[in-house]
Amino acid sequence: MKLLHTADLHLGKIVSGVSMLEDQRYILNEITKIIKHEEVDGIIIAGDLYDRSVPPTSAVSLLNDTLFHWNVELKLPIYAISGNHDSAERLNFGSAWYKNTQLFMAGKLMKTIEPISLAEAEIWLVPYHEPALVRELMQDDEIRSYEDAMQAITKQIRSVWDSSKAQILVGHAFVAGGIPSDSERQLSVGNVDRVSTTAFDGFDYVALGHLHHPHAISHPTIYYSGSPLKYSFSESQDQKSVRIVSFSGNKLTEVREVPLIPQKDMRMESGTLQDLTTNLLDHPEDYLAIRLEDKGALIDPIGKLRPFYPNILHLERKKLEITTQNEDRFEELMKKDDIELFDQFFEHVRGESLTKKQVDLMTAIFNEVRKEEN
Ligand SMILES: [Mn+2]
Repeated sequence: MKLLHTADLHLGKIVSGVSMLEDQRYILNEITKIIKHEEVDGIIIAGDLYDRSVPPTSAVSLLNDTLFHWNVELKLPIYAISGNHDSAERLNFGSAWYKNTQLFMAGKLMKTIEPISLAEAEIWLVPYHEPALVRELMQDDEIRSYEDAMQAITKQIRSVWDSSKAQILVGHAFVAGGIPSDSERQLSVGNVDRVSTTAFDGFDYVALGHLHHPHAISHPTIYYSGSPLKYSFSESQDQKSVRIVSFSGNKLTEVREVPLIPQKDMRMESGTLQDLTTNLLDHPEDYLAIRLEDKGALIDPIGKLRPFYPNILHLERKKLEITTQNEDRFEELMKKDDIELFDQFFEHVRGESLTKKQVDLMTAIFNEVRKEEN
């Protein structure tokens, strides 16, 4: 048996005001190619199908078309759960009858989890849950933390599982020691959202969502697939991928990464304005965070870069390094009055000094401002 493991699709995600929907459509199509090429027997989506609990209709229709293609046209079972970004109730809609086509969509955590029973494996869908919900479901006041909650759930599973079969858990959690990125929403303040790896003892494969780095943890049986796209610049070094998980009978035999190549990459670049606009970077259509290395003042740098790089998402200036030379200059600057300082700035920007008339005008303005301040 061969399964494809993905998670954290975040359909409808907007990064720095830019919708990622077309990139998401493209990458889902790439995943479809992998599904066909690898001839997988099923698809795991470990939560965060959408980016928000009330996703835009364009995201709903993209998920609808994708699931229809995978499940109905390609006739593949889908094992999906809700993540912390999804609405458990909304994702749960239809789950009872979707099962008829082997679309297993667990939106809400139930009191007792029923396994999806295959010939040589059992798959347990554990949707994202807060400790309070598990405390209530299990009527156990001892359940206080995410750790307690997951331990209680997996303990219950172990008490009923068929140990002659491969045991697969699909979950959405922050495993202790995992490396976060900037695009996950914190589950709680501090480190109380962590679940230790021992909660998953005994499972042959744990397919997780939540952390977006594909190597957020290193463990022989617990894996994050990572998000299929980079959703923050903290992920710019990631090679995004899906995992192909193979079993021979009830034994896990291979966990392999298949890289995903996006339509537009997300990366960080640096250089001077002059450099960047004369020696064009490769793939100028990519989503870029640009760090300008110019020292002096710049007029409308973003306006000058946009014609070459239409998808700049972030622009920053190199921080001035404090040197003794700068400190001397700072002392010198402190001695100057407002007009002298403004004149220096004006000259820097315009390349010419203030005229007598402009000096008089600025003096009047400074006086007025000072009057108002007093
Ligand atoms: Mn996520």
